[in-house]
Amino acid sequence: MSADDWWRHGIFYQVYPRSFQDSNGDGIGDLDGIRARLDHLVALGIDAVWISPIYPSPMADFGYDVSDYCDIDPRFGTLAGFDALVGEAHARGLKLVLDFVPNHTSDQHPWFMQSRSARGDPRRDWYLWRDPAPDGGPPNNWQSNFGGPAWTLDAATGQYYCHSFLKEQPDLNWRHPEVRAAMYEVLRFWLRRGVDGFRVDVLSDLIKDAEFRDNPLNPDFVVGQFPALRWIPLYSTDRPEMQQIVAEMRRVVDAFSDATSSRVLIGELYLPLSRLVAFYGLNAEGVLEGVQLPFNFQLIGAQWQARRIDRLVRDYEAALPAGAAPNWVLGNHDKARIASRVGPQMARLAAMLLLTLRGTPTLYYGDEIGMTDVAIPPEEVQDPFEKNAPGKGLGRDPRRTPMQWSGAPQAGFTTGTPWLRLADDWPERNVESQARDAASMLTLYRQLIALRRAQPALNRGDYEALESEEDVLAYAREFEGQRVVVLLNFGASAAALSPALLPAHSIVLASTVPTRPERIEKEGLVLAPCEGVVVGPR
Ligand code: TEU
Ligand code: CA
Repeated sequence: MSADDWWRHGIFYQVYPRSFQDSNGDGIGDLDGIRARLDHLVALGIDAVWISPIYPSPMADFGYDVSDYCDIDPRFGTLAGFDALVGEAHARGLKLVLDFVPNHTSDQHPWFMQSRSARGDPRRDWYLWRDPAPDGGPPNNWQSNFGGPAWTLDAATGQYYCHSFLKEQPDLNWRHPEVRAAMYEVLRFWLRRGVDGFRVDVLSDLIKDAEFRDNPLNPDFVVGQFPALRWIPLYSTDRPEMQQIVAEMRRVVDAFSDATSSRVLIGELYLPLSRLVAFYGLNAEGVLEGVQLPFNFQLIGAQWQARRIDRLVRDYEAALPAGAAPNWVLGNHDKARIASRVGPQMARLAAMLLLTLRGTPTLYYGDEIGMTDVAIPPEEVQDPFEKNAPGKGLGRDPRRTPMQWSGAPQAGFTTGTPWLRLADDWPERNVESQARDAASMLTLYRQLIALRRAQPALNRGDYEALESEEDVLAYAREFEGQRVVVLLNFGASAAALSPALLPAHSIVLASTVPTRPERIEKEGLVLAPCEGVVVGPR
């Protein structure tokens, strides 16, 4: 792997820091906890860790409401502890990526406190302030992603401020040059401390319409859907001016890249394909000046059928600009876990898909042991999204439960009381027990990652879609004459594959059982329900 484009061929792993490992018994995961668990990440075989926000925060949205961009929240540790984590991660060959939250601050950030103090405050325009509508209501019809209007009236100064999420998360004004300069300094602060890049939160939304026009009605809205979907967020998200900001951000980060290691930007972008690929920033000279990895969330929303996924992979491959790095992800701290979406057996096939497609994979902590969403009783709910709209299944707590490490009390996550309950299955489903079990999900993940690292066809080969049976997704990956074929049976019944599809090679890995007859019979191959295989040279 060439050192400067590690993000193109490496594997990322998302840590939700509250839930990974507690080191001091307060029930909240922390940086020293992550440092203590680097062994697990090394054994798994990943290349880079992305940590969700760890900055000082009132925790209204568990760290996505930042009150100081250049420090560590005491619940997570200290700057010295952070430096120790970076040092140790690098010593173990792991990159470290932080979560950058540029769209909004906490309402407790000193910038916002100054901004709201008076209409004439020099920081007033760092945020989006508007006069009330003639009837005294919000300035326009924009909606918060967490429900209700995207505007809150500040009684003291008689104006509304804009917030795309909670009212405790006021949106910054990215048209203001001082805001941009201040936020780029934040990036430099962490780059100087040695971080390898950033996952950029809601990158699509930083710039809003200059005239604050009303969003149009959504003709496809169905009563009963989340109310914010009543409007199409035309003027509040993905404005054309975003491309210039992204290019600026990229230049800031590139200034810290050198011949041996580049720094990476990963954009959180829930956008249709054509808009998503625009964030690679293809310019008139054919250079990609946007983010290296605009998150491709298509597998999260996809219907889990072979033909659907075949189509979306082909369309994605076709939409990529020349030289763009594809990427794939099965889940994150906002979305239902893959094992809950598709079931335990199919989750093994999903792991094989994620780790054999062309493109940088990002794993979500716990998926490597098949953790599932956990129902949280109403009185234990933590997530503000769920509290805003209870009982609608919107809450994100279920996919944020503590990592299950071992059979020790509280699954080895904490010696205290975990901030969020553990899944009931932790005594059986944990890293320690799965590491000993050749048939476990963890063993499958380790094998898939090892295979991807060992086979150039898998980590850097072309993608070639193959024709196949209705329920089977088939593709080849090829690099310098070495060819690997992946066959994934999404169906509930066995699938017999014609020998034409199969190179005269062995099954290198199956998603179902640790061992499978090695040679493929002359008559072809029969895949069990939900079974996937990688076929290729050993
Ligand atoms: O999420 C942005 C986002 O699009 C969410 O609204 C997502 O759709 C929602 O959580 C429903 O699944 C990012 C972060 O990932 C999320 O955790 C934060 O709450 C949000 O931004 C605000 O910073
Ligand atoms: Ca702790």
